[in-house]
Amino acid sequence: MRILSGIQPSGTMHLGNYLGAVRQWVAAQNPEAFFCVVDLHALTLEIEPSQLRTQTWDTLASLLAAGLDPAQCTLFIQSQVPFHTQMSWLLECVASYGELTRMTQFKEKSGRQEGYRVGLLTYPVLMAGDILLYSAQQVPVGDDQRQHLELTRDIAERFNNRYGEVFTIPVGVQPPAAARVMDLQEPSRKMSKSLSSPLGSIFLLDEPSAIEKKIKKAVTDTDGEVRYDWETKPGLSNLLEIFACITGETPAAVAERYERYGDLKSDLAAAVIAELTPVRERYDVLRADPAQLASIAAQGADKASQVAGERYRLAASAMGLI
Ligand code: ATP
Ligand code: LTN
Repeated sequence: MRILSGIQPSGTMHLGNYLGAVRQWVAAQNPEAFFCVVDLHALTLEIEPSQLRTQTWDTLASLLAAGLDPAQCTLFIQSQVPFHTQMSWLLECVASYGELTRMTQFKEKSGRQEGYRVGLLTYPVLMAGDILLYSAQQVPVGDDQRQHLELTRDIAERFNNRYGEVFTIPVGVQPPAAARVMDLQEPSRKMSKSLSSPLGSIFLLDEPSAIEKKIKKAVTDTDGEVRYDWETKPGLSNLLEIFACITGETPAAVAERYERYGDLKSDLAAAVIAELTPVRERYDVLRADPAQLASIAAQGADKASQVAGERYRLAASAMGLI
């Protein structure tokens, strides 16, 4: 199965990234799967160059620690495969300004700053290029990327209708639970790398004591009944989703097993710690060997370029470029 997905090196990976996306990638990896650290996307918001560089290696090491294996899939850094920026230009000449201004993420992020970058507007086109270059059939992502996936499909269909059948139309895939993990302190907002309250996000590399503290302090409600209900119990429902994703149950089935919030929180903390501890331990070993990370990235970029180059040339030629 041809698969592609990406993650921005915009900060430390959190439980939302892990459960909503990366854990699915690990389960789906195969020789036809491509996963990338999308460093070009991280330039859409202000970031210190040295920080971007460090976080790119941190993110690559986190993906390996989470279980991606370069012997089973292709793992690469987006900017090391220049076809991504080239394809993005071709697709900018297929996408319309109106459809980009309608993207929810654009509206949210552009509203937060004066003089936002053009890249913030065109970012979903770069993402469409990432996906279409590899003829991905499936794109495992969290719920927040659904709209960008729809746009990718629209762009691909428009291209195929106008210039001939070059692109595979991809499908977005979400996990059955935890497709949108919410901030533990503000359950109306998604857990995020770039914006979050100090106790609101659990990070992949958090120590067990920090995980325990954040889950114990997670905002719930005062009525005391353990029930899966996003309308009236968003904080508790978020915890149930996280739990269900880890154990492979449904959130409602997890809720049935508990009568008290305290018991649920203690068991959830233990489950999250058990899930993340091996990842954190592997990360420390991997991050300590920069030469190995660079070599994995170089091999990945090489493999990715071969596939991406072929699709880029077909698209360019279909549009009339010589
Ligand atoms: P930023 O806050 O910088 O926008 P992010 O936390 O949204 O970053 P991305 O790198 O943009 O993370 O996303 C990587 C993957 O993680 C995507 O597939 C995205 O859908 C998924 N993801 C991000 N946040 C969550 C979340 N809270 N719950 C579930 N999945 C998520
Ligand atoms: N836009 C995504 C990251 C991303 C991506 C992709 C995801 C960039 N390119 C290709 C899937 C496929 C985000 O912000 N989460």
